[in-house]
Parts: sequence; structure tokens; C-alpha cells
Amino acid sequence: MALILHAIKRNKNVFKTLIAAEYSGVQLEFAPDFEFSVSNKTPEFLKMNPLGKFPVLETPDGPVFESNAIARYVARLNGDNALYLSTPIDNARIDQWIDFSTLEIDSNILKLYLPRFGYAPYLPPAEEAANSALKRAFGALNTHLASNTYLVGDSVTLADIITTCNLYLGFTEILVKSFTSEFPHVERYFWTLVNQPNFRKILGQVKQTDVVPPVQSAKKPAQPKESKPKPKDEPKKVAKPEPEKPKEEAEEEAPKPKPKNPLDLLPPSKMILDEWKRLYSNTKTNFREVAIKGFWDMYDPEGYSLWFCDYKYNDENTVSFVTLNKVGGFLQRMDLARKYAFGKMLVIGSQAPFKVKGLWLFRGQEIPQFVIDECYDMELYEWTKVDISDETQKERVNQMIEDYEPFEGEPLLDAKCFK
Ligand SMILES: N[C@@H](CCC(=O)N[C@@H](CS)C(=O)NCC(=O)O)C(=O)O
Repeated sequence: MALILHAIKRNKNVFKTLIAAEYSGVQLEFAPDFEFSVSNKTPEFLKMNPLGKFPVLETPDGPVFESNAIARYVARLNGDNALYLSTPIDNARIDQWIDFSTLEIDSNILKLYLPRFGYAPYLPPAEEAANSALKRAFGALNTHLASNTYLVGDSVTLADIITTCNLYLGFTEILVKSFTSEFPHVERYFWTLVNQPNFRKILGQVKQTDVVPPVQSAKKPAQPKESKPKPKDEPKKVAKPEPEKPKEEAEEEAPKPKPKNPLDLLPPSKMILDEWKRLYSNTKTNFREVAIKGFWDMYDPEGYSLWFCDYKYNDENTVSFVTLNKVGGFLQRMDLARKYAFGKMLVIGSQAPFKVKGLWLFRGQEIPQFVIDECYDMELYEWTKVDISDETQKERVNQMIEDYEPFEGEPLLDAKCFK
């Protein structure tokens, strides 16, 4: 008999099992036509879980409820995966972080989430207390992650899956950047994990919420127009029909003219960025003589600036594909700067820990503020402006543009270009 998951598909408690199944190679099926608050209240369902809550996993040996227990079952079903480890102490630590993220993180996120979305009474002092407790838990997690890529050992375990799914609800629904930026290691961990292929396959592209949702009046059915007075300083957001369904579009507003990017207001530059990008892409031979020489002929030190970047946490780059994904994610997030930037990112070394270093060309004399604001990766790097009067720095620029090897004495694992 197949393993049948009774649940809606997009829910962080369900994601735990789906991601664990990706890592452990376990096949699962969803019960057909599962409907929130209907299917989980039938007598058949209540026989599987007397609380009438999902997820429930139907197995050949009977049903299992509680999402952590289901994810553990799936993680252990095929012995040959790394979601649990081989020693009692490592496994105790996996369970420790599972409990920590459930009791200290998830429960406090829910205390913030449920009242604001109309599923529980909204009491400001209770929100205050949950906020402080969550900060305390994030602080502890941040400290652990300052010197650990994963919660336990050197690869993804079930602790990372469950913790990331719990953080997912927070990041996507309630925790804005001003909350999470106090915990840079938690941010880095979360974005690294959600961009792992097995996570991405289940979660899709993850975006942090940019508003603390205003308090909605009690559910259900959803009552989008009857919100309680909104807390000050918080932009409006429409009601949601049920937890964790994809966000509804914000109410339509008259289109406002798009403000001009300040970089478009700079004095014109003789350097045409697209021309440089074309030259870079089209030069197949004699790269030094053609592309590098062409770069310096075109380069306008008044209209553009060059920057070296150096990843601050190279010690954490212990797994090659994770490091490559991290850099790939950074370049994707830089998409917003395509009109104003060119970049090279080198992943350096033949064995872990890999070093990540880069070179960026930005319009203007500073790193554009909108890039700093929008792309959280920027703060993970040390940025140094290139002094082009220094021949050594200029030569380093050349080597980075042309993927010169060995770079600073080491082979390149990869060189990625942003153009
Ligand atoms: N601790 C449980 C929580 C389960 C839970 O709260 N499920 C919600 C959906 S995420 C539910 O079924 N709610 C319906 C209800 O409470 O009647 C788990 O991790 O599985």
C-alpha cells in the first residue's frame, strides 16, 4: 500500500514531510480532493486523528499524525539517507533542534500569526510577549549558526528541514526584514536552505513578506472589509481565505508613475554598459588583448566604479554545490541591477572550505543604495572599492574578468558572470 498523505498541499507542516521524502526517496501520494475543514472533520478522518487536524499519513501499519512524527517516519523509512546520523549524540541533537524549532520558534510565530490573520483573539501584550520570546529564540539560533552551516553535522538533516519549514511561515507571512536583519546568520541559513534543490522543488521561489499584516477580525469565512483598527505604521493587506494559501493580490490602486532610479539621473557616461557586456560575451579568443583591453578603453572612472567583494563566512562553504547555489542565488537576486551592473563571482579552491570572491562594476561612485536595500546577500560580503591607480589591483580585476587560473594560487571551482 502506498503512503497516503491527508492534507492540503501548501502548508508548512506538510512541507516537512514532502522535503524529507525528497531527501529519502520515499514515494508519497496525496489523498484525493482533500478539503480544509471538511475532509479533516469526517468520521473516517477522526479515526486516524481524533483531533481532526492534518497532516495525517496513512501507512500499511496504520495512521500517524503530528507533522514532526510523520516527517521522522519518512526520514527513517529508507535507512540509507543522511536525515538522521549514526551516533546517539548526533541524533539527540537532531531531535533537540526539532523540539527547539517547534516549541521556541514555531509556537511563537503562530502566536504572532494566528491573531493577525483572525484565527485567535488579538491581544497586544500577548503579541509583545511572543515577539520577545521569538527574538530570544532567534538569538540562540543565530549564535549557533554563526559557526555552523547546518544545525547538526555537515549536511542537511531532518532538523534543518523542520526548522526551515517553521521559519518559512515566519519569513513569508509575518517577519519583515527589520525583524530578521538582527539575526544575519539565521537569514543566511534560511535563504541557503530554501534554495537547495530538494527544498525549492517543494517550496518554489520564496519571498520574504514586506509588511506586518494588519489585524483581521475573527475568521471564518474570511471578512476582508471588516478589519479591526489597524496598528499604526502598517500598510494594509487584504484578508486571506485560509492559512498559507498563496497570497492574494493587494487591492487595486490607481497606478502611480514609477519613480526614476537615481542612477538614471547621473551625468551621462561615455561607457555603454551593454557594449562592454557584448564585448565580454563575444570574445572567444585572445581574451586579454581583446576583451580586457577593450574594457579599459571603455571604462569611465567618473560614471562607474569597480568593487571587490569577499564572502565573510568562507568557513561555512564546506559543500561545493551548496556554495555554488549560494552564489547562483546571489546573482539571481541581483537581477534588479542588470541595467546598472556587471559582475564576476569566483568560487575558489579544490577542496572545502571554498572561498567566494567577486568583482562588480556599478554605475556611479558608490554601491547603489537600492541594491543594498533589496539584495540581502550584499551584507554577507566585505566590499572594497578598487583603486585603479594601483597596478596590482588592476591586474586582479583583469584576472577576475578572464577567470584566470590559478587565481591567487588556487584552482577555480567555478566562475559565474552577471551580465
Ligand atoms: N501539531 C500539529 C498541528 C496540526 C495543525 O494544527 N493542523 C492544522 C492545519 S496546519 C489543522 O488541521 N487545523 C484544523 C483544525 O484545527 O481544525 C502538527 O504538527 O501536525
